[in-house]
Amino acid sequence: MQVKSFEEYQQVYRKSVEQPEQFWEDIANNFLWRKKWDKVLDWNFKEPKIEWFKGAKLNITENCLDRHLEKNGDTPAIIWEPNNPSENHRVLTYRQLHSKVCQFANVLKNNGAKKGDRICIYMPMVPELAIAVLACARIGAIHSVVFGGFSAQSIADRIKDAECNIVITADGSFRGTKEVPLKSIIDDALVQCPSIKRVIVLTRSRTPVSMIKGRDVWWEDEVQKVETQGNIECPAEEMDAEDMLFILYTSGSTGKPKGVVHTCGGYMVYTGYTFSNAFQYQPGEVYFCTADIGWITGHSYIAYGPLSQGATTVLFEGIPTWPNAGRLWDIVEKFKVNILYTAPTAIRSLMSFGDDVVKGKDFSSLTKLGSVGEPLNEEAWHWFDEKIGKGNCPIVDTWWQTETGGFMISPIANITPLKPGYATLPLPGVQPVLIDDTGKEVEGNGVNGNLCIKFPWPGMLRTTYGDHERCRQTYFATYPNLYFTGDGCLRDEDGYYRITGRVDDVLNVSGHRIGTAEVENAINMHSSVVESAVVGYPHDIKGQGVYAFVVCPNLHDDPELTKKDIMMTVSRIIGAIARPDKVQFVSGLPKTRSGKIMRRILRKIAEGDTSNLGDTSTLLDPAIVDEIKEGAL
Ligand code: 6R9
Repeated sequence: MQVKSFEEYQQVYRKSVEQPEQFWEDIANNFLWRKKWDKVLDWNFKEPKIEWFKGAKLNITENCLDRHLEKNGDTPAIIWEPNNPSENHRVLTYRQLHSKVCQFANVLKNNGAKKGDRICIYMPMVPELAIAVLACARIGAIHSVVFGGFSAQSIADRIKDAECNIVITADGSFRGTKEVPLKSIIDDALVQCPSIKRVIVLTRSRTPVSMIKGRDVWWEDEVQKVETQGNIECPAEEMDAEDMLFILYTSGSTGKPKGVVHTCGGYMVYTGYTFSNAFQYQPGEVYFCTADIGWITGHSYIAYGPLSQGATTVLFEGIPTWPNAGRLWDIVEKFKVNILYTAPTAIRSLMSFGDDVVKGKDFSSLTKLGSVGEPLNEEAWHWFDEKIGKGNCPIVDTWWQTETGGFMISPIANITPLKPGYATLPLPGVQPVLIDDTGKEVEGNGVNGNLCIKFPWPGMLRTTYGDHERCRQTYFATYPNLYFTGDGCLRDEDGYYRITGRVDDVLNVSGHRIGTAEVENAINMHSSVVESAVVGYPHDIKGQGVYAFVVCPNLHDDPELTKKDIMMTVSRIIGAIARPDKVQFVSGLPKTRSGKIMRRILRKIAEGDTSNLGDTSTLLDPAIVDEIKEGAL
């Protein structure tokens, strides 16, 4: 599946556009199917309806586990590094992982789980998280992983939306010096969730937790039962290529997060292919992705993609800055990591500690580097290249989204000529187009536009859970017959793509997607708040920070305290990742006569660029702009 030269890339790319079905059929033949497809592709972007490999039967875990057993059963599948470096690391070979997945799949069955059930997973970054995910897939249950940083309210919203019947969690998780009481957060969430019949609790931090009879069971006890029953094997459930594999919630420009749906066949082919090709993965290489399995990057490129390719994938429980800012480099050294895939925000944060933390570390195992989540600015690109890659490692800057399932625009390691700040060129099978604000395609090079994709690829989302119309509205209605990404993009003179950031009301804070409307809803829940507007502003480390303009007319105590209350309210409602960095009290918001908030003006003020605010004459009360400018933080 790997191209071996730039000329070959160009040839393969051409074929993938001229004969996409033939191209993807050849790729799909590299995977294990119980039955092959009747038809490679059936699609329209109107409804939308996207069906890949229709009629084919498979189970993704047979590709990720069983098919490696004979030749590579003893190859490490997962290397786990705990939060605390003095705790022992763990290695699970493919054979061990296979047996643990089968075992836990039987636990799920014993607890009433069936094909098609939705199961919520809220866990620390431990091997059991990957085991839980794969065990769901093994029995055909649909997992909905919720990132460990989300609040009880966010979990409840997600459980209710997907009508989950089981939760898998742990007593608590370790993140640097912090301990997060996961089970207790789940207990708060479940007050609102009568659909949950069972909670399976892994022991990790052994913090005291409440265990409710008839509902809550310990992971270890349940595994013990399965062992006593001698219930070791678990044949994989046969799935249709278009059966749902998982739901993953993500933020958009409207209030409520959407449950992005991925299906078994196309997602397997797409993540396996892109992982293998873009990173040019070679057997035996140790691959380390620093993301959390709670995000799409972890789903596709810690779990499914690498495992379907028989790779060794490192799972890290902690954070890059604890016990000190050299932690990632210690892990690279400890496991002789060859491929390191991380995020711009992590790179910028580690850069800020100065060169001391990279001095004396052994980076000699590294051959390839990768980046994801937000634009990799040139300064960070060069630091990554020089200080970590020693000028010898290609930087694979992968542009993609929760909705795309896998890499879309990305260099192929050691094959695509690089340009700092550029995601470079589309991978085979990906057909990007740039569209101007009137909906016309912008052709040629040296142009800017809204990034759209004009032909389906196997890893794309199929729907948003429980609300297909919302999927159509969000992604397929802005420009007819195109998938709209929400990103702005430059195509330079050489045809290279540079992502310029979101063009909708979505912020990217430390690589996490946060909808401004979602944060506003949370702020407005504070009892003194009348209304609010949230925008992003440039932040040295996070990429973007959250700036909230808040109308709060009856401040009866210390305004600084009220700001903190507002921040706490957002942490409670969404999670600490969405907490505003800055809160400015204002007496009103700049609105047009029709009542629309002029975000463009607020964005400029938040950026500290008030020299030219553009036309403010259409505002209901232009004087408000001066007041806001004056009080800017
Ligand atoms: C995989 C992931 C998607 C949004 C996307 C874009 C931004 C991701 C990027 C990038 C520039 C890159 N983004 N990768 N921007 N260069 N290499 O991050 O998914 O959490 O859904 O975010 O992130 O704005 O639209 P997700």
